[in-house]
Order: sequence, then C-alpha cells, then structure tokens
Amino acid sequence: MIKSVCGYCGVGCGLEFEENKLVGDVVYPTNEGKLCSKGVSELISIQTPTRLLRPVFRENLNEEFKTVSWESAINQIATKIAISNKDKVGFYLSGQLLTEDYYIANKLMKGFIGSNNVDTNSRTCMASAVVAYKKALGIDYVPVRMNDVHKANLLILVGANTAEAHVVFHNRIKSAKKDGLKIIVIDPRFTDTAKYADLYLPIKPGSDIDFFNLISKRIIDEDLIDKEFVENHINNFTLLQNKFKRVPSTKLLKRTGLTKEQFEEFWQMYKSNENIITAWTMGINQSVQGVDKNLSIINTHLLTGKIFKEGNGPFSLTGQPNAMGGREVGGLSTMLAVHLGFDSESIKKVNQFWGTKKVSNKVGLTATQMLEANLDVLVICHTDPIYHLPNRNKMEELIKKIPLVVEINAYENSETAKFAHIRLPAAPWGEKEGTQTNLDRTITKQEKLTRVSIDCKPDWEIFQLIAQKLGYLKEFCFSSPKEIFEEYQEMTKLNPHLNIYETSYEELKEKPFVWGEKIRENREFFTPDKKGNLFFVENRVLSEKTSLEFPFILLTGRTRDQWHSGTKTNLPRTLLKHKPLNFCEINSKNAKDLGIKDGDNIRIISKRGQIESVALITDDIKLDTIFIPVSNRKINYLTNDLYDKDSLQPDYNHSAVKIIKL
Ligand SMILES: Nc1nc2c(c(=O)[nH]1)N[C@H]1C(S)=C(S)[C@@H](COP(=O)(O)OP(=O)(O)OC[C@H]3O[C@@H](n4cnc5c(=O)[nH]c(N)nc54)[C@H](O)[C@@H]3O)O[C@H]1N2
Ligand SMILES: Nc1nc2c(c(=O)[nH]1)N[C@H]1C(S)=C(S)[C@@H](COP(=O)(O)OP(=O)(O)OC[C@H]3O[C@@H](n4cnc5c(=O)[nH]c(N)nc54)[C@H](O)[C@@H]3O)O[C@H]1N2
Ligand code: SF4
Ligand SMILES: [Mo]
Repeated sequence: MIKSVCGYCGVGCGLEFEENKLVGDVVYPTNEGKLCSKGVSELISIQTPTRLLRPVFRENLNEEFKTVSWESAINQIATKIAISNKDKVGFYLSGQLLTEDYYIANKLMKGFIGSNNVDTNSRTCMASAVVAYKKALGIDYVPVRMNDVHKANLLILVGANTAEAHVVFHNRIKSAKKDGLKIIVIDPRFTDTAKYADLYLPIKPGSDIDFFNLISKRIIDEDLIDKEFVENHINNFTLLQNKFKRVPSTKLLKRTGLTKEQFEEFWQMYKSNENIITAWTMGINQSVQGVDKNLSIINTHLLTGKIFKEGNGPFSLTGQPNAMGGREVGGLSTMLAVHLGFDSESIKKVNQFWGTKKVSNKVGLTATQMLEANLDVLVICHTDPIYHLPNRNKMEELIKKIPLVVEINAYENSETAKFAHIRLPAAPWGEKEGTQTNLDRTITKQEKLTRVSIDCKPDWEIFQLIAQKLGYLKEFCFSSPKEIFEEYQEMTKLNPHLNIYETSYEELKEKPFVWGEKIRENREFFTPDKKGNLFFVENRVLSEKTSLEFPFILLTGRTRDQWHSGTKTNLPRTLLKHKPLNFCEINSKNAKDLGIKDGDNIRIISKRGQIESVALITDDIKLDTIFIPVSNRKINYLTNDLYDKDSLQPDYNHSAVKIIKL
C-alpha cells in the first residue's frame, strides 16, 4: 500500500493505492477517508488514449507535428532562449505543478535567464486574494484552516460553490452543520451549496462590496467592534468610521438587489453568532475589483477581531492543488522567491543563495501581458491559456505572433496545442513524485504509483534539461525531487515566517506539515508597524454593463465531476458519471420571453465572440443572469478582458451577452 494525495483541488485529500485501486486515507486529517469522483478516478485518467507520449515539433502552425528526439527539442528551445533578449522570454506555469517543478522553473528564469517573466494560471484564480492579504495583513497568508468549521458558529460562503468545487471540504461543512454550524450562502445562483444553507441570499452579481460595506457600517454604527483589538492592532479605523458616515445604507442595500428583510435576517444571524468564518472563491476574486472585494470582507473580520482565533477569519479557498505552493516558492511574476519582493535587500539575498548575479528588480509580465508583449519564446507548462484566458479571439491572434511557443503537457488535446511549435510530454500525477501545499497551508507528498510512460518526463526534469543546455550545469544538477525540496527548504530560511524548513521530505511521506501556525497563534500582522490595515473601498461598478443589445450577465464556473478543460475528466460516462459538459442555465421567465424551451439549442453572443450551448431552464438563477460551466471549452470566446488593476486578475464573471434560439 502506498499513501499519496489527490492532485486535483485545493482540499488535497489523502489517498491510498492498493491493488491498482485508489481509496481515501482514513487517518488523513483533511479528508478522513473520503474522496470525490475526481480523486477516485485519477488513475483511470492517466491511462486514456489522449496522452501526449513523444516530443513533437513543427516549423509553423500550418504544418503537422512530427516526432522529434528530446535532445533536438531541448536544443531548439535553449538556442532560441540564448539568442533572445531576456525580457522576450516567458514561462507560463500552473497552480497544478508540484513545488519542485515550480522551484526549478522559477530558479531558471529569475536566477539565470535574468527576467521575472514567470507567471501562472493562479493569476486568473486567486491573485486578488494574494494582493488583499498582503495589503491587510502584510503577508500572503491564509489565516483559517478547514477544521475551523467545526469550531465556528457561522459560515458565510460568498461566491463559492463548495458542493461542486471543494467537494470533500463540503462534506466537512455538512458534518459541522449537524453539530450546529449555521451556513449562509451568498450567490446569484441557488447552487448545490445553497441547498445546505440556513439562509440563502441571491445577491446581484458584482455587488459584494456593497454588501460587506453594509456589514462594516452596521458593525460600527451598532458599536460591535472589538475595541481592544482595533485600538491596539488595527490601522485606519477613524478613517473608515468617517467614510461610512457619508455612505447611506439604503444605497448599499439597493445595489445588492436584496430586500431589507433579507438583510435584517442576515444581520440577526451575524450578530448572534460568536465565531464567524467568511469563505470565498471565484465569485469574489475573478473581478475587475477583486482586490477591493477581498478587502471589504477582511474589513469585517478586522473590525470585530474575528481573525487569528479558532473558528474565525477571512478564508480564501484556493482552487488548484498547489497554487499555494506556487505562491510560497514565488512563482508569480510580481514576487521574487519565498515570499520576497524586489527590494535590493531581497535581491541580494536571492542572488547570494542561488550563486548568481542576474536577479532583476523589474517586475515580470503577468499572464495576459506575456501574450501582449511580443515575446520571442513562451514556454507553457501544465496549463491551457488559450482555453482559460479571457477574450479568446484576441488571445489567439496574440499567441500566433510568438515565434516559438512550447507546450509541456501530459495530454495531447489542449486548446493551446493548436498554437504550439514544440510539445513536450510530461509525466502526470501517479507517474511522478513531489510536494504540494493545499488551501490551508498543509504541505503533502504525492507519490509515484506507476512507471513513467514511454518518453515522458516529470516537469522539473524538463526545465532542468533546458537549464543544463543553457550551460547551468552546476546550478541544475538535481537527481531527484527530494534534492530540490531540500534546496528549497534551505531557501525558505531567507524568510523566517515560512517555517517550511521544520519538516523533511522523508517525514512528509508519513504525515503532512502545516506551515505558519505560529503566525496565527501570535496574532501577528506583517505590516511595517505590525498592525492590520482596514481599507475603505467602494463598488465602482467597473464591470461590463448590460445594454438593450446584450441584456444578460454571464456567470461561469465549475461542475462537480469535471476538471476545467477536461483533458483528464472528460472520460466515458461508464468510467466517470458527470453532468453534461455544455449547458446554459437560464431563468424560466427570461426563457419564456425569448421563446426558449429546456433542451433547445441556443447561441450566446457577446461583443467579442459567440458560442453554442443547450438551454437548461431553471429558477435557481437570478433574472437576467445566465451560467455556463467552464467544461464548455469555448467559454472564453465570450468573456471580457477587464482586469483588476492591482492583481491583474480577469473579470470572468461579468460579461454582457445576448441569447438567440437556434
Ligand atoms: N469539480 C471541480 N472542482 C474544482 C475545479 C474544477 O475545475 N472542477 N477547479 C478548482 C479551481 S482552480 C477553482 S479556482 C475553484 C473555484 O471554486 P468556486 O469559485 O467555488 O467555483 P465556481 O463554480 O467558479 O463558483 C463561483 C461561484 O461564484 C458565483 N458568483 C459569480 N459572480 C458572483 C458575484 O458577483 N457575487 C457572488 N457572491 N457570487 C458570484 C457563481 O454563481 C458560482 O456559484 O474550484 C476548484 N475545484
Ligand atoms: N471563463 C472562465 N475562465 C476561467 C475560469 C472561470 O471560472 N471562468 N477560471 C480560471 C481559473 S480559476 C483557473 S485555475 C484556470 C484553469 O485553466 P487551465 O489551467 O488552463 O485548465 P486545466 O484544464 O486544468 O489545464 C491543465 C493542463 O495541464 C495538463 N496536465 C495534466 N497533468 C499534467 C502534468 O503532470 N504536467 C503537465 N505539464 N501538464 C499536465 C492538462 O492536460 C491540461 O491541459 O481557468 C481560468 N479561466
Ligand atoms: S475534494 Fe479535491 S482533493 Fe479531494 S478527492 Fe475531490 S478533487 Fe481530490
Ligand atoms: Mo482556479
């Protein structure tokens, strides 16, 4: 029997591999033996006929791919990188990579190629939470653990559909509910999660800042602040108090689309519960004001002192299995390494540690910027940007201009593959090993369960081959993920709050390690004056607006049994039962007005593009709002490319569209 961990979502469930079968690990703390359908089917996914098994190359996009040797492929990539200006090279990574993969790619780009153009799909996922935590707490740190739901009295889930996106965590929420936890769900859709809510609030899309500002205003007006905590540990209280005096409650409430009665019912629950967690995901982060939305939530916890205490806190639920590990390593272009920034002191430390002089103080390009920057080489690993970036027609035009696009993928049927010149076959989950950090700072170990397929290599090895070909033999001579993890651990000592050096690779095989628990025990803020920061934020209504021509707001999101583009989960339904991949939820009144019946083929059109879908008529979605799952691979032909100005996260959830019956 081998113990490992699921490689899909941020819950990070422990599992056991025995006699070719995967079962939940009963002694594992995050899942206590439970797995969802995706976890159970991980091994089936690696046996599909759609695996990419050999390196392939083509001169230009009109040609067919031809199989090439690893040597020739790596040679071409390294040669092109070597002759390009360092600022014209980019690595686009993924929150699904293991920490060791991330570490090598980041070390190569930031330490030796000498540019900070390393970004990740986490930019599209929780960059807004990263920025907000840093602004408010002074550190990119999630101050809540999943088991806190057992100690909380009230859980507010806002813009998060845990029943489909964090399935096993949702089971835990259900079990806490049996023990008395109250649940409030705030979402424009009556989701599967809302079925378990004590109170469901059908908020108008995009109005969450108004809602949380209303809470903060009431907290101040009714003197519910934690005075001692605010006085000693929090900045900007007077400013916030004065600002809120001038904002009328009626205006805030009106914008949320909720009734006075709905808010009062909420308020009574809020006031009468001692321990409160507010958890959120993409309904908050993926917004042109994603950072401000996060801050409006964090404000409520700072005002009431409901943070750094068991059963309390603002809880960003990370989506991908190792987006957190990527953050710790420093895999975003806006940070350096191990949570360090681009100040001269940090650059000096990192140069010294890696034995280089090349670390640049220039912030690198973020996800979409890499496509806009006329790069010479773009290496894409473990993610599918043409599928997932917004305004796809524009992205397709941009990527076509890059002379060398390299895609490292374990499967051959991504959307980005259509725009690649070289594709390299990676060894997926089950064929490799390494570490990952789940959504509550728990570092776990994935194990190799089966032999590596034909010509595939683990992602870290591929980046190491490129580094070696570039001549960095001494700095990139790792023979195993263990060696990489150990170097990375040493590096975390540059930033003492990342106490990752306290565990070891061997120990992680047996039990997970949670970093940063002392921070929470000490109620420590990491701002220069060691105080938490309140921010006055306002809903500036910056998202795309509906019009007579485009009268609907499009929301996009997950279904329980599919993983994004579905390269791993779009299996025959005999192997993995799942909802249809392509449907469009429409409110029954809107459908009636448009003469659309359940099951009708429809076309959805935005200013940027159009796609086809099948109508699913329901009253579980707000009027004038539609929902299409991200398992429809064409989804981003519709979405707009507005970004939050600080986090540069896209505003996926608020595009104006129209619907035509076909
Ligand atoms: N099965 C499955 N699970 C997954 C994934 C997957 O692909 N499949 N992906 C993982 C990843 S990477 C991520 S990031 C997470 C995402 O996890 P979630 O964010 O929980 O999943 P989404 O379906 O995107 O849900 C977002 C919710 O926000 C709501 N929403 C939209 N706009 C607004 C708004 O303005 N205000 C409010 N309050 N709500 C709004 C939507 O209706 C939707 O219910 O899931 C992770 N887990
Ligand atoms: N409209 C809209 N767009 C969105 C979102 C949304 O809610 N709405 N959500 C955004 C978010 S939160 C996210 S996280 C992104 C997700 O978007 P992506 O990251 O593009 O989606 P995935 O399908 O998970 O892509 C992972 C890729 O890695 C490949 N792969 C699997 N295993 C391995 C391996 O071991 N090594 C390598 N090298 N490759 C491997 C898979 O085949 C797949 O092509 O989408 C973003 N885009
Ligand atoms: S809840 Fe997430 S980590 Fe757990 S089995 Fe399902 S996909 Fe895997
Ligand atoms: Mo995500």
